Amino acid sequence: RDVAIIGAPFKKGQRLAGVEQGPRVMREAGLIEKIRELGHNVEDRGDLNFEVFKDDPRNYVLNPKAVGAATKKVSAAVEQAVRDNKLTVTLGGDHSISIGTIHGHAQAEPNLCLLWIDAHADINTPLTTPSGNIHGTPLSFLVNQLKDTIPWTALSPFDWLKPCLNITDIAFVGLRDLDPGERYILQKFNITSFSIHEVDRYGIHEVIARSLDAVNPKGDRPIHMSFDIDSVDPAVTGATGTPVPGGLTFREGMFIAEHVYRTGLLSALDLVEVNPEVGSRQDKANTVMTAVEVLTACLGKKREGNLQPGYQLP
Ligand code: DIR
Ligand code: MN
Ligand code: MN
Ligand code: MN
Repeated sequence: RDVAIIGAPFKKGQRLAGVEQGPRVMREAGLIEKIRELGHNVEDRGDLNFEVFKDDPRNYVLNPKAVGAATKKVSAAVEQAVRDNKLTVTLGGDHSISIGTIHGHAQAEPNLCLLWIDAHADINTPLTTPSGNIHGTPLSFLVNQLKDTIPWTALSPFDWLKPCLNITDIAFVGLRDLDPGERYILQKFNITSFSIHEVDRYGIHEVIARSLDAVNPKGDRPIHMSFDIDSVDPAVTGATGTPVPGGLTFREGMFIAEHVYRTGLLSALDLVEVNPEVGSRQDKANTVMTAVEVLTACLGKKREGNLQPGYQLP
């Protein structure tokens, strides 16, 4: 397939510096070349530039102007890439960028469904968020059923955005740290979600198969997968801003990626929350390696090995 890579070096959806270096460290680990080696035609569209606001006071959430402007840009870039018929990969940056990636994807593919792989549900609303960090709220901006809970007038930097996702179009995998408002929303709308408890109970194949069956029963919808690296256990991916113990194993993360590739329906992919300034050098190396392995597995790299076209025994 044709693949487009978009760098979104954005950090204002949370408080820690470093996450804006995600696109750079993933590229430096050879991501683009590794995707090309799989036989894809890869167009690296470079990093987006984000506007800086000197005066951006908290208004329910932190940095509303910066996040509103950045996600608008991300949305336009992803929409264009999907319209150009690219499998669109966006490198974060913090998870607030997924307001833009999903919105943009949905403009070009209104029938998309969403796999949200994360320790967190990121569905706080501006009124339920305990932290004020927008990376814990992106889904609330996008979901039709939560439209009336968002103080849109106060949040004018998000004027450009139209909610574009039904809550039944989302499946969560890997959850293990939910805030009270998020727990309530998941329950109230009966959202498909497989916490780490269910991963332990059913196994990762059953969990990902049931997730896809819930959001895409006929297998006819384009898939958006938003992969927060903190879904994986911080013993492996410690270089991230909000690590939560007891996460997916490396193998479970890879299984999700390979399984989603096999559907043939992956249309856009986000890899977010890699922060090379958190943790040790080893944490950084392992985190970046895991991010690159997950991304390439989503695009067809197989742990059993890929047959090289035209290979002959010497
Ligand atoms: C928490 C943390 N639920 C919040 N969210 C994170 O700030 O709303 N999401 N870290 O990835
Ligand atoms: Mn997240
Ligand atoms: Mn998370
Ligand atoms: Mn299966």
